[in-house]
Amino acid sequence: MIPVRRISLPLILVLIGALALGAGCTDTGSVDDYPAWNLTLAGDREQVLTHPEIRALPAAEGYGYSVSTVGIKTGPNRYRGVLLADLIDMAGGAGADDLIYVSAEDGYLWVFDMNQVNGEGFFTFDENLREVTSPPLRVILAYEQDKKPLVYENGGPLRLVVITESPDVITEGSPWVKWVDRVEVHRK
Ligand SMILES: Nc1nc2c(c(=O)[nH]1)N[C@H]1C(S)=C(S)[C@@H](COP(=O)(O)O)O[C@H]1N2
Ligand SMILES: [Mo]
Repeated sequence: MIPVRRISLPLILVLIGALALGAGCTDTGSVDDYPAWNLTLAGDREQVLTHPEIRALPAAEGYGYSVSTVGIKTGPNRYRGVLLADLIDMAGGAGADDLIYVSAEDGYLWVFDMNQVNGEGFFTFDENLREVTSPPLRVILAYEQDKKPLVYENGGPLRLVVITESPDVITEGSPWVKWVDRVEVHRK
């Protein structure tokens, strides 16, 4: 017989503490830095991806530097995320003439054609805001900025970002949809 009453309260508290610590140590600690957020992909199939599921997809990285309508430049920053093209494939794909609606919590919507999804047809500028010939661009749904989770003030947890390989290429801010919660394929 185990003398139950002999197990002291302090010992029980220590055991509970150890269990709690043990449970907390099973992940690397980074997961808790990301807020809960879901993305709806709507196309031939409709599915909801959680934030961890999005981070588990193949990642793309590059520099993002934007200019707002009133000429305020933001960047350059390093962004990491998922290619918009990959998300469209997951939604069942899109034809060359289909349009992609990327929308957000606040009702903001930006429509991309498939050229833009593939990084073509954007205006690009140098740091003096003179237009330059577009280098290769990629469009990602970013969840990380400068190696940290993209915060809400900067459009996180998920923001559409146009990236390049060089830090001095500026793109227009209007397609950089903040707080993205839906990507939809519109058949022509
Ligand atoms: N969800 C959402 N995203 C948005 C907007 C918005 O109003 N809502 N404004 C867009 C416009 S017009 C610009 S210029 C940039 C501004 O980005 P900033 O707020 O990080 O400066 O965000 C873009 N993304
Ligand atoms: Mo803007």
